[in-house]
Amino acid sequence: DGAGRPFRARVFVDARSGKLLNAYTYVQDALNRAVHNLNGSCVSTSGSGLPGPLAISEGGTSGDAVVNNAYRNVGRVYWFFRDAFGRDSYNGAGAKLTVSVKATFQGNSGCDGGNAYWNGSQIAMGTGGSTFYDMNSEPDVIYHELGHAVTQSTSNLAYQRESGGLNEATSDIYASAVEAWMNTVSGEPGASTTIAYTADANTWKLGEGLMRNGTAALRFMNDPKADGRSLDHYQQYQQQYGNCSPSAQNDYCGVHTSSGIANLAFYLLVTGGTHPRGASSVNVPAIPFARAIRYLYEAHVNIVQANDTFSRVRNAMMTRARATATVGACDEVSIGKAWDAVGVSG
Ligand code: ASN
Ligand code: ZN
Repeated sequence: DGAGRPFRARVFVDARSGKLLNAYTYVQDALNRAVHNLNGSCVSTSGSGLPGPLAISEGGTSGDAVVNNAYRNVGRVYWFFRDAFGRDSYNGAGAKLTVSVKATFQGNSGCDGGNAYWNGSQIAMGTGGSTFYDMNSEPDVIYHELGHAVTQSTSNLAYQRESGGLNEATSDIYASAVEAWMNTVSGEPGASTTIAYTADANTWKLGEGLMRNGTAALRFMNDPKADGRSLDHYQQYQQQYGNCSPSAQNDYCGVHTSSGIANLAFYLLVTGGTHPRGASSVNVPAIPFARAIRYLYEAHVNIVQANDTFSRVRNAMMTRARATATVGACDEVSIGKAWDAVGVSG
């Protein structure tokens, strides 16, 4: 190889089709980021205007703290999936990571910066508008958005109804994992950073540094109803969205509220205990964060399909636990109880 890069045989098998993707490939495992600065300019709903002017590419620095934070936070997520699961970028094949910061987004009443999204090929981070501080002021927003990219490349959960709520929850859960991992990392992570988790109260909050009105966070995995909107039991989903037709107006049948059901199940799995508002009396025996997040990740890589329900993800996580020697049976019981606690049966 003229470029002097290491050359190793590596076989990629698509987890779901079983097809051989590449027999040989250059192993780069290299982080490749680009941060663009929109400086408040407005992006259309179809995403035209992205990515905007390049601020830094890999290895660069900027005098702009928002640009630097985005670059740093994307790097953390890259190394999390690389070090925890051997996944090289969101697609498992070294895809470039592109973020546009200081975006505003075209809406019904003009352009507003109070959002952030993964659009299928890049992240856009808003200025925050009147509701939020700049979306980069809280790292778990980027953690969440890049989580959408991993979901797209694994289970590809459809963004509506139960699968959409699960898609949202999976991003919140990945964000909680990166955050709990970063509590154990000194400085910034890199190749071969040890994977360990220390969960604290902030771990289970999404957007705790984000709210201009002083609200503690945008979402609460430990008590989803604390945000005044989210659901924390499956019965509520059936009541509110049983007959729902997905549209942008109803958030595709409540993807950002039904996510609370799966968020709470994961929280109870890792911390143990009972439903925070007594919606059930099931007592969940905790399992370690490392095993809980691995079962979830492996379920998405190997089992979960685009239109799956809460119940199917429960079953998929239990299947992954069963496949794990020595701890499998106990962990499987805990996973079942965590979902029982939020009203999702097998
Ligand atoms: N902030 C939202 C999210 O990532 C934007 C969206 O994609 N619906 O969940
Ligand atoms: Zn999301």
